[in-house]
Amino acid sequence: MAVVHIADIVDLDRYPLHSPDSQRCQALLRNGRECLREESLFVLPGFIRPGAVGRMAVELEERLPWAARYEAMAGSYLPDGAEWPPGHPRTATHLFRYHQVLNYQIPNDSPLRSVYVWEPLREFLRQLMGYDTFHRSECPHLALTAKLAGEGDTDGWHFDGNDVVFSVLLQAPEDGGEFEYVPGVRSEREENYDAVAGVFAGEGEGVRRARLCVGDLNVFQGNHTLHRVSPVRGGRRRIVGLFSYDRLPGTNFGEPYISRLRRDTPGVTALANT
Ligand SMILES: O=C(O)CCC(=O)C(=O)O
Ligand SMILES: [Fe+2]
Repeated sequence: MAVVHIADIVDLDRYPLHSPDSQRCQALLRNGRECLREESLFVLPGFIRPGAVGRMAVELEERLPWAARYEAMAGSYLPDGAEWPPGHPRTATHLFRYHQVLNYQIPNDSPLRSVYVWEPLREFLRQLMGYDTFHRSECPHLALTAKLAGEGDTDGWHFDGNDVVFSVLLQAPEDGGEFEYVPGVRSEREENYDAVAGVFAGEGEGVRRARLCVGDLNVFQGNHTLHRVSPVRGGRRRIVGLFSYDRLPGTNFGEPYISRLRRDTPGVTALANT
């Protein structure tokens, strides 16, 4: 196995996360916390070096024939067990369609995995989020994953089930595929369904568009921030790597989404039906 040097992958000159006490690192943390407070989004431009980004994109695109194909009309919220009247935002569904390369399909010596398992990144993100504990997810399917979106593929409006998502844009499409979000539209105490319904109706109140470039690390609070990826246009796929962490150790993702992915993963279909 080739020896991986993290300095060849992450721009350590700009982001010296291996020196957490450095002035630069402390300034990044201060700036990041402020961005998350005000915008629910903190972008670290050029976090991954251009050469490594290209290798990651090729490695993932090579795995497309074995990737799970997700294609469904789905809701924006995790089910809460209650009955909601027709027309309520909790009953609205949106199109979600993309290929997803699963954790176990990404090689152990993949540069993307080398970033995910790099301890200084986990520790930096823990401090950024202000959590006492912060663990990599242990989900065999989704701890580390990538979404590949071709013509017409999209993520519909949704809130994430976990607190925060860390993504790296690895390849931009020719057009579309933009990350759109409405920061702080809901909070622990206030669901603000009227504002959510307004966004669904296309009124666009408060909708922002992240200006992401390939190699950027995007730290994003998706539990309170409604977001989507607009439909991709053109022949070049949008590719993002997604890193999952949790405050609790030993976490997995929920079974409904996993069994749906397994059902639509080439070669796993037979197993999923047993
Ligand atoms: O592709 C992205 O930029 C975001 C994906 C996302 O929102 C999700 O996986 O929940
Ligand atoms: Fe999301």
